[in-house]
Amino acid sequence: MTEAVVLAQYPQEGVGLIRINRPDARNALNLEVRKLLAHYLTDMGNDPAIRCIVLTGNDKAFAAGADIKEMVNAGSIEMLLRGTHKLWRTIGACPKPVIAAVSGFALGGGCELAMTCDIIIAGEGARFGQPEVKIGIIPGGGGTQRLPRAVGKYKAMRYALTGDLFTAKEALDMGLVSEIVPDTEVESRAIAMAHQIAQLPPLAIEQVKECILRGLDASLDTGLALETKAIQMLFASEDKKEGMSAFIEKRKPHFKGL
Ligand code: CO8
Repeated sequence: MTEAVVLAQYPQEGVGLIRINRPDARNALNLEVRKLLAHYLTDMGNDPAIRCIVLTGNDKAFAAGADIKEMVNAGSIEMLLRGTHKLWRTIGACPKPVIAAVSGFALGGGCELAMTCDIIIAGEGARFGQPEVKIGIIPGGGGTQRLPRAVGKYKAMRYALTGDLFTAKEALDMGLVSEIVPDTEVESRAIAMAHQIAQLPPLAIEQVKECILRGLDASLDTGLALETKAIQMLFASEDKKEGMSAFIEKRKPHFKGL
């Protein structure tokens, strides 16, 4: 039996792990991979036992982009009917924090997939890039929009217009990567951070994610209004009472997600 192209683990301690598993194709994102990513991220997003998700690949590649072999003969209507744009949106709609653990290549759709995550932990040897122009297309999984939002217009133009790859250190300096660790520690560091987040009150965590993401798309005034509503709403949560009481009583809080 051939192994699944995406593997998912649903452990008990609040952290879900999703692994892209096409090592022979540098984890190229074919339709099957994208459908499974959308499926697992939706499922884990709806699972109250999971509070943070780690998305990773293998030591050679997080993902080397969309599967070029699957696209070489496709026309516009075929691409439209494949509906990959809807899968990208589903992947980006997960309400739980998603940490990308990036080793090796994160190129094209792989870089876009990492940028769809909320935190990016990269190995020292990781390589990022949007090389699509070299094969006659453009970043189509959000790259022309998320890259400039992450690194600014001039760095985004510099890399998207040349297709040049950039290192983990360059990505960190530009603000694309959250943290760099030795290559052998990428997954363990991402899982440790996910466990740290999973201990925190999930309603507050989801509101942080929503306020930051929606605020990036809104005016400052609208974003601030959203934030105000979110914090006011959290004053109705049991976990807010528990968190503040535990601080005052100098004890560890026990959050219930209510
Ligand atoms: N698609 C398909 N197969 C791939 C891909 C890919 N993106 N990347 C690597 N592979 C395959 C190779 O063809 C090769 O297969 P085989 O052994 O059968 O020849 C195998 O993986 C190993 O690859 P290499 O021998 O090239 O391995 P190297 O370690 O020498 O190089 C690289 C690794 C640098 C990652 C190199 O493979 C490479 O440049 N890959 C292509 C990178 C790229 O151009 N990515 C962008 C793709 S386009 C895209 O992502 C658009 C996204 C938006 C789509 C939205 C649609 C609506």
